[in-house]
Formats: sequence, C-alpha cells, structure tokens
Amino acid sequence: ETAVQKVLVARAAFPDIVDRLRAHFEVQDNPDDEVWSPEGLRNALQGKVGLVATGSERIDEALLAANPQLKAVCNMAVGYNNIDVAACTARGIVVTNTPDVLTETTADFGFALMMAAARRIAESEHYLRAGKWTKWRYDMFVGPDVHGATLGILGMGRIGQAIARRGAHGFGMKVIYHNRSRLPETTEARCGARYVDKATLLREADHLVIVVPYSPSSHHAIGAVELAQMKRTATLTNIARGGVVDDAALAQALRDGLIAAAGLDVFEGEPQVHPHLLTVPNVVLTPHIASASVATRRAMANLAVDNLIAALGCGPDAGRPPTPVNPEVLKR
Ligand code: 8YV
Repeated sequence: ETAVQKVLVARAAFPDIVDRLRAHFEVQDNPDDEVWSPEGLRNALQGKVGLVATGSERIDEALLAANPQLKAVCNMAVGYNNIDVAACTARGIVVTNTPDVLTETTADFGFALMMAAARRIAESEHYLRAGKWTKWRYDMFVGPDVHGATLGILGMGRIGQAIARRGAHGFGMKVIYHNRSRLPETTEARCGARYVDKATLLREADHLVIVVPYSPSSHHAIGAVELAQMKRTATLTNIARGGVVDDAALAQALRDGLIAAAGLDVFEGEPQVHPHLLTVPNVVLTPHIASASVATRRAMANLAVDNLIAALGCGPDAGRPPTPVNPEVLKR
C-alpha cells in the first residue's frame, strides 16, 4: 500500500477548491493566511511532494535543496518569475501556471487603470471626499482623451493582445506595440495593432501599457531614460510586475511633469510601495488586483488544483497537467 501524498497550499484559498485536493492528498493549508518567511516556507514544505503557490513565494534552489522530495510547484498566477524554473527542471519538478483563465479579466483592469489615470478618476474622487468640491470649474481635472488616441503596448502576449483589441475595436484607438518578436500578421490584424521599435513606442504612445513578464532582461525596461522619451501628455500603466518599471524614476517623472499620469497595480518590493509614489497626486495605485474578479480568481485556483492533481499522477489527467511551464519534465 502506498502512503498518501502530502501537499502544501502556501496561502489562504477558496476552501471548497482546496477541498478538491483532499480527495487525493493529505493537505496542509493556511486558512489564517500567514505570510511565511523563506525559512517558514522551507519548514512547512518538509515531507510535501506538491505545492500550490500564489506567485509571491520565492521558489529557489535553496528551498528545493531543503525539500528534495518535492515533485510539483503549481503557481496560482500566470507570471512565474517567483520560481527558478531551471532549478526545478534540473530536479525533475513540474512547474505550472494559470494562463488564459485570467486574460480578459486582467485586460479589463488594465484598461480601467489606464482610463482612471488619463481621466483622473482617483485624484478627483479624493478631492471630492476631502470636501474640496465647493464649485465647478471648466478646467477642473481635465486630462487626455482615451478614445481615438494612440495606445502603446509593451509586451504583446495574451493580455497585451486583449488590451489591444479593447483599444482598437472598442475605443477607436490607433494601437502600436513592441515585443521581443513580432506577431504573425493575422494576429496583428485581429488585434488592430502595428509593430514598432521600442523608441517609436515610447515617442508615439499617448497611453503606454506595460504587460511584459518580469525577467532580468525586462528589469527597469521603463526607467528615467525611457520616461524622458515619452510625451509630456502621456500616461503609463503597469499591470505586469514591479521591477519592469523603475518606481523611483517614475515618481520623479510624475513630479517633474515628464508624463501626465500613471496607473500602477504592481510595485517593486510590494506590498511596500515607494514612498514618493504615495505623495504624487497624478498616480492611481491599486494593490495587485488586476485578476481579481470572483470568477477569475476561482478559475485560477481551480486550474492550479487541476495542475497539482494531474502532476502528482492522480485524477483523469494523471501525468498530464493542463498548463505546464516546463513540459520537458513530463516526458522523462
Ligand atoms: C495574481 C498575477 O493574482 O497572474 C499573475 O501573474 O500577478 C496575479 O494574477 C498574483 O500573482 C497572486 O496569485
């Protein structure tokens, strides 16, 4: 008789979805949503063969070396820069993420954040709540238009394409993008988007949205130099990862009027936010919630659970997790 496999759910998650794991495994979950230190995670992982992570736990070689029994890491996020995938692959550990299920929800939020920045929704709401609205004025909270403007997208993956479609087909925007590689013409046509080099993107965008995955090569892809190349009337929105944008440089650019406004859902060192961003008025700040619709957060949790069940050889898809990041591990 084989022993029951033990798995760890790193953070609080929908209890009924966590229960799906209990049909196959002995589950340690974290209903109080304690945020473990690296050492706390290392200890909690002892004896576990599977892990459901949320995208913020660091899964590195030190953690793997301390837990050589680990077989699967299932991120409840599409981004997986928290995971050393090469180290996992070398150890035969399956890594999975949650693409597709969050694309449209995240694109909705990116668009909303861009519109909020352009049309000064947060800034004007604070003004109203503070009791400062004593009379109307013709030029109060004027900002750049969104419809008909040029939308620039850095990172044209699934979410970038979904944002492009919204801009081109819903708001009559001219859409330009920059990406590591150019998309096939048919995809460009479907998104109503045209490929440009990065300098053109920065120079021509009225609204620049960042949707590129974080990696050493995208670190500070938008910094002081890039911000200085943008229009002074432009907005910048980051729904990708903290670290793709240099937050200190952005705060300075907003303060100096190098760009008009920004919308940020992700931050370097989150949940800490750069103090200078907290004191500039023309930036909308949200706590990493772009994928937070009820249906999408449930779909992400269900997909992570489906992946873990399959990766550990259980359920109808045993051995074939639906969305692996390193499928080469499965062929061994
Ligand atoms: C997650 C995200 O909510 O999918 C991603 O990459 O950043 C978000 O959708 C976050 O990682 C927590 O799971």
